[in-house]
Amino acid sequence: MNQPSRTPGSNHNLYSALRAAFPQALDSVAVETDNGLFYTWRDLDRASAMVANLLASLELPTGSRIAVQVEKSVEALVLYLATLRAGFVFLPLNTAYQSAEIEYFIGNAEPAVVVCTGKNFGWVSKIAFKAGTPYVFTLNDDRTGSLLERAAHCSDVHAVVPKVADDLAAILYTSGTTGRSKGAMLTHGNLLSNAKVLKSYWGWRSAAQGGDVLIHALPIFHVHGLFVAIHGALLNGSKMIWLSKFDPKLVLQKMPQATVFMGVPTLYVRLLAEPGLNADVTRNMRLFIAGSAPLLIETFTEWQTRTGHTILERYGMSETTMLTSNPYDTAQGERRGGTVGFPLPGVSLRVMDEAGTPVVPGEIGGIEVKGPNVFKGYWRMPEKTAEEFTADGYFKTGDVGRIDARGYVTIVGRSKDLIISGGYNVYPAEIEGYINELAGVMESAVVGIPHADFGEVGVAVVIAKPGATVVPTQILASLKAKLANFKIPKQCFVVTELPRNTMGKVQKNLLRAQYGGS
Ligand code: MLC
Ligand code: AMP
Repeated sequence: MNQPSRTPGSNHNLYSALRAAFPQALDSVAVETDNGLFYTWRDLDRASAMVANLLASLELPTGSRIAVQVEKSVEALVLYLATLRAGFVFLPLNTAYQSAEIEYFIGNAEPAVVVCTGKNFGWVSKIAFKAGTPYVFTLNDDRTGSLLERAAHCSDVHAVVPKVADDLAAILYTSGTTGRSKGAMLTHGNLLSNAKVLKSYWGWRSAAQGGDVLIHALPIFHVHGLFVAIHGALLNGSKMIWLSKFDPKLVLQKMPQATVFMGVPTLYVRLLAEPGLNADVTRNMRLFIAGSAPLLIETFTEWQTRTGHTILERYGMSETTMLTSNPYDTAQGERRGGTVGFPLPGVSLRVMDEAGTPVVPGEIGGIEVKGPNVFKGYWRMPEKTAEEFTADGYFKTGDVGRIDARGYVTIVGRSKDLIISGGYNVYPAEIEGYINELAGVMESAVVGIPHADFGEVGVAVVIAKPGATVVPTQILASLKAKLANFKIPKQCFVVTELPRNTMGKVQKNLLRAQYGGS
């Protein structure tokens, strides 16, 4: 909804800014992988030029979406960079999504190109061709697949396609509390402004100051791993230690060579379970950043005790990238566990009551935000977009929180019915929809309960139709066949009635207390 400035003739392509930050020594290592490969900055530039030339050769319409569901690899990163520099719109998809989910995303986004793994080509290409996608390529995590085969014939010289700040760079699907997922449209201006702010706010060190090395252990289909981590390292010309999957032992093994780590709280919980986590192994680390889900105060303090480092917690969303952060610079204040810190420079954040009036400091209300990082709207959903913005241009996050007298923001809950499990969002309405369609089911309610590893997990409470018998294990097995694995409730209970208020609405708070013990 915000309108970044348009300067005629100037190029706001995010790739140009990232490329300009590459170190002069283009043959130094940009990415080191967990299977012993080393990619130089020149490799990233040339490989992304080749893939960009391949995309350009397809003569796609301006604004074409490139939908990508592949395992994490440096080539997948190259495809992202190539999409940016060729001026198309990157649409990353969680590798856990199954056919019904992929069918929806492809049908809704109408991508011109779909890239999937060779293993999934059969079913993904069928969906894509049926939806009218002209090109389906494969890309595997061992540097094979038709995308690279075709790109190998393309030139490694490519002129970055000029973009204005308001042009789309990516669409990230985020599930809706009711109905289907919405595609959050992020522009080159949104992403670059946020990356620049974080570079300065988190004190990324220049080469002259000793530089930084990031351990990249997150998936690359969400804001955290794709934008915050990758842009952070590239915009600083910093090397990444690239782990295809989070493995706490491997992270600890690499830690002495690194200075920055980013993770969802589950990653910190799992690292704390490693006896090898101590002050010695973290001795060269400058910064540990956590976000995407609430970080428990126990995790925050245990991390301090074990390593001597204070985790910096920040808060963001697919629609906005990063919004707030605890301070890096101690002169601005301490990093306060349980809070998500201050609104980032350029971000206006306010807490509103239900009547749409700002609450007094310390009071709880709905968090609303505005800034150059806030997305352009939901893909082909103007009404939904209008609903989520206030008349004066603030985006309603659906998070509930407060700001204290010193300006620290604390998130206390969510007005949206959402479970965040291990950093992934699970919308109860979506799961309930699938359960209610199963034979013998009359009604269901899915709620989030506390979980030591994932922070929160889903539990399904189901009522059978009169005379029908439903078996919890069968319900879970049926869901597993249709939905991404992280969305499957960890437990299922069959009951005879659901608690309701006088309006007839299911009282999910009572279910959470009953099944989660809170
Ligand atoms: C895996 N499983 C999960 C799960 N991840 N269950 C619930 N929640 C999760 N997040 C289940 C699988 O279904 C499977 O069950 C079993 O665990 C093993 O699967 P796996 O894939 O081997 O799991 P693992 O590799 O251990 O993955 C856990 C994880 C992963 C924590 C490493 O979930 C992860 O990378 N999370 C990070 C998500 C992230 O990047 N979020 C950022 C969003 S951006 P079964 O029964 O099938 O065997 C955002 C904005 C912001 O929110 O502010 O950053
Ligand atoms: P997503 O749609 O995947 O981008 O998830 C965004 C949501 O994650 C936000 O609206 C918050 O509810 C939640 N979130 C992100 N960071 C934090 C944090 N540090 N603490 C609590 N919740 C967070």
